[in-house]
Amino acid sequence: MSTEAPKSSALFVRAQKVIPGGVNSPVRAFRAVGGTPRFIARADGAYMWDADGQRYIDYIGSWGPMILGHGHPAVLEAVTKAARDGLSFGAPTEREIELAEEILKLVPSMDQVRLVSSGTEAAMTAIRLARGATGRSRFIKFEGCYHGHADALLVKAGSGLATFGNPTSAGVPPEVVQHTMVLEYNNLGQLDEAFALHGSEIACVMIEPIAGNMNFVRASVPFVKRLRELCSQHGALLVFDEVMTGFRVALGSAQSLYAQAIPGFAPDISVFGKVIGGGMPLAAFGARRAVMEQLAPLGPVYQAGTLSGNPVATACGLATLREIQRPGFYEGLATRTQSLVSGLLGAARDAGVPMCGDSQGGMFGFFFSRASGDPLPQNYGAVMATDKERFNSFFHGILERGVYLAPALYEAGFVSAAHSAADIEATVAAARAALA
Ligand code: KE4
Repeated sequence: MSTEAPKSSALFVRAQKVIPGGVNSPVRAFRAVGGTPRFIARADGAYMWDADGQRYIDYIGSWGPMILGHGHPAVLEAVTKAARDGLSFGAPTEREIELAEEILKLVPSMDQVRLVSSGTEAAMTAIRLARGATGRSRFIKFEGCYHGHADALLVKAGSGLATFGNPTSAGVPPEVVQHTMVLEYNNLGQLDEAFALHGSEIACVMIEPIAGNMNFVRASVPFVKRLRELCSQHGALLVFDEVMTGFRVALGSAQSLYAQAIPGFAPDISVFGKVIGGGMPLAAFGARRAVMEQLAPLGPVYQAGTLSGNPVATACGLATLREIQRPGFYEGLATRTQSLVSGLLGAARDAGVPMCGDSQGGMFGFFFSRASGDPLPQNYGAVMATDKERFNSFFHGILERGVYLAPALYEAGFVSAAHSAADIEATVAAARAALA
């Protein structure tokens, strides 16, 4: 047990002098849960050690990328060799072809893919590509889904359907988000109404198929089925943002799960990140050839990047994608993750604390319900109505016991192939103690 983190505290003070909020990405600052962010010194397998030498079982995994666990030997070997051959050329390489081929083999809805350096870049370009390919400006996103920090995507639901989103960030002029419509996740009525009103003007609909930015909320099969039908009817492109779910919830990503439930289902554009970079800056987007050929240098939709397809990042991603294809990889990961969630739910039940949870592959989420028996939240409003205070005290209670969960109620959790049954048992034991 350790409630103090003196070295992290000192580092946090020093960091805040030179970096806004002391972090390079806001969620890391622990502002949602309070307390001192742990400055991590190193990681290995399922564990991270902070600057004070405290070990944590890691359920963030860099917010998804570390599906193999930290320091996988095959990944380290590939990255080390690639680094020796050259960090960056700004010229095409064979490994970019190999990675593109590997991704396309695993995601049959795409004929071509373009590699970029972050999920934001990939999602932003997917919107531009959809707009360029359709000649339309409007697009739909859903409240509670996060697609990176491009201006047009930093939008919260407007007051009513007909109105458009309002910026969630300063520095985003209203006219930049005037074409962005924000609907309620899983709300079939709103979807039908939006297409009835604006169908011919909608370039695309962008959705997280399992919304990991609302902790863990599944798009219902009827909702996705209707979404596909409406997009096809009105000539809008369906964009699956699989930055978090891609190769995390299944080898074929979330879209393969919906294709099992909805015969012939496929999105038009898919966005990937996190796992495909294996922890290094790499993301991607792809679609059928006719759409992708709208992109520069072939077509009129511009997009570029100095480090796109970076040779070290592609080595890391390729090594990762090869490892996850090993027989039984996802069965093992899903079993481990399910045992974690059922262990947490059992601990909560024994403590008389209302909790619900869900998982798919190596991604999980749980909520402190207001009352036992409450259903899993189906949209942002329901997620934000769960017990945040309880989440925050649980987060610290289990952190002090060496378990590092996502420091925010609205974030998902991730299990890696390196997490052992013993790690899961230790996590559940820490949860029991924290809940008590
Ligand atoms: P990045 O630009 O952070 O690589 O990706 C943006 C993005 C796009 N789409 C989805 C579905 C995402 O989850 C993300 C990024 N996810 C957050 C975690 N909720 C990254 C963590 C952070 O912001 O520091």
